Amino acid sequence: MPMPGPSLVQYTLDRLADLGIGHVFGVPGDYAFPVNDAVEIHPRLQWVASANELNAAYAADGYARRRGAAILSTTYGVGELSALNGVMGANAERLPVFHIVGAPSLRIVKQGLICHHSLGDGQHERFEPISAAACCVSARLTPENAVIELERVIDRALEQSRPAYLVLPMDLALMPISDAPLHGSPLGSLPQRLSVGGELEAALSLVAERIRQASRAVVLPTVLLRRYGLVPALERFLAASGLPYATTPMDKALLPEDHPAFLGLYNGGRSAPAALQELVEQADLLVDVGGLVQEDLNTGLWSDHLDPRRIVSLREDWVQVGGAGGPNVFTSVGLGDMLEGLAARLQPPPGGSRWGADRPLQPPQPLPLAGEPQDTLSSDLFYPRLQRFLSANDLLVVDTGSCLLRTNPLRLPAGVAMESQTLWGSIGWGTPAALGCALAEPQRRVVLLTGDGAHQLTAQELGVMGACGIAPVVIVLNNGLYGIEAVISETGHAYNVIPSWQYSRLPEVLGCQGWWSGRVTRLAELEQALAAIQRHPGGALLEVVLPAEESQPLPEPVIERLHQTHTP
Ligand SMILES: Cc1ncc(C[n+]2csc(CCOP(=O)(O)OP(=O)(O)O)c2C)c(N)n1
Ligand SMILES: [Mg+2]
Repeated sequence: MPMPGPSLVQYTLDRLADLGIGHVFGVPGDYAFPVNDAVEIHPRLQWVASANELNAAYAADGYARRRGAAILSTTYGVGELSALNGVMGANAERLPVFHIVGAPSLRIVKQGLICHHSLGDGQHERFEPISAAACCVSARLTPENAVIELERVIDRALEQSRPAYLVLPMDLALMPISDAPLHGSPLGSLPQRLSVGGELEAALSLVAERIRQASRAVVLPTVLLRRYGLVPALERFLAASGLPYATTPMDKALLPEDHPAFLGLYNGGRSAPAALQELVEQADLLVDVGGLVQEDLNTGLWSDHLDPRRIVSLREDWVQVGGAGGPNVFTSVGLGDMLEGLAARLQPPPGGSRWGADRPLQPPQPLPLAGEPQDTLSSDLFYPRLQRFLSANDLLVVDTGSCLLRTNPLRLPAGVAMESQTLWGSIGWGTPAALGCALAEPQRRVVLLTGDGAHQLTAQELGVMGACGIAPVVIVLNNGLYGIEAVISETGHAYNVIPSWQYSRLPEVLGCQGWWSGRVTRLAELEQALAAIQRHPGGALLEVVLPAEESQPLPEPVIERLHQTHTP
């Protein structure tokens, strides 16, 4: 008798670990025990006991941002449904998160038994279509289909850079797979999308010609390049083309912001520096690399004016070249091939810049340091200090809220990376995502910036940070309210006021050993605290008290514009 192969669950985990994933975020449950047990003894995977499934999904999102892919493990019904918002967020943000769900055994299903976590009607497959809808691909794995199905699911999730849903019935999970197991390669060495030769050639000649003819072209690279591992290819393209680039909020810090070709943040009428708006909108050519997302918060509330005739858009596997007579479209053209092909065809201009000797624009300068030691803290006093606190190798994770609007225009010091959830914008994402980022990229110090409202949704994850032994710097901005909501509606609504927590006591209460923690209300205290944190070897939680009065309603014309877009 030949030796039986690995069990279905072992094989599933092996195949995902091959990608370079080293952690599994989740909450156990009896239907998921086969998965939980297999992770516990897996030589390449570590279980992270998340505080709840939503947090686990956010942590997996953060992990996939920095590692390229992630695993989320939940139980049937109650677990998987709790994770849905986080999985859908990973879908919007283009992250391959593999959501593995343990389901009732076929023995239960075939006997028609009524089981817990169901509606009591004997229907067992009610939740699968709901969870699968958050993902770009799904499979119900069996010992017979495991090898073929896993290849299909992994390929699709990586090709789309979106989540995948895998259901493992608990009895089948333990059975040996019937086909010979496959061994996969780590993410970085997987082949990119292939291009069709003639189509690639035609697209390359046209785009290279448009770049050569342009005198004031600007590149707008997008975060999709990071998702597909194409940031080095972008750098080669920038060097060969000699073109400057700007990023939108979603794409911020794709490259370190001390990059010589960096112009600043393009965000329509909220660009930083402000003159960048005109420079981008008047450019005779815009090279969109990856596919701009013209979402409201990514365009300064749709205050952008980009002429499609002047945009060349290099997408994952197709190219669109705008022109007076309508767009030219090329299909089956891979983004990596386009960038490498353009880099090979374009000669770096003399002096390195296609714009000539003069930089078209100086990127934003560091915020000025103002204030007296005894001054009560405000955002204007806090952000210049945060900017100077950050140093090379830091990863700044910013939750949705006033803090994201403040951080986006701020130019990050050399070597600082940043993550935010601009498109999905689910508050509370930041705290678990910071955990995921720290585990995925342990060589970086993670600095989390979160509003108090956002933090109250997922603060339990501090305890998981403590249990995992990571040492982030958590900064909670306490203004006592959902400040940004007050800004975009009107101040004074009771529904924007949140319970007043003693944030600086959370690390102790939640079991974080050796953390520094403190609360500051004045400038001198802030400066001392930041200096103490720099010296402290462990984790830190700093509560920064900011005045609620800062969250004033937006100017009348902006509220009016919002109103017009929101009401019939
Ligand atoms: C899951 C979720 N619920 C509700 C919202 C709506 N929302 C957007 S920002 C925000 C308030 C954020 O408040 P806080 O974190 O305190 O930041 P502040 O603006 O006060 O600095 C809310 C409730 C959301 N984006 N996501
Ligand atoms: Mg707040």
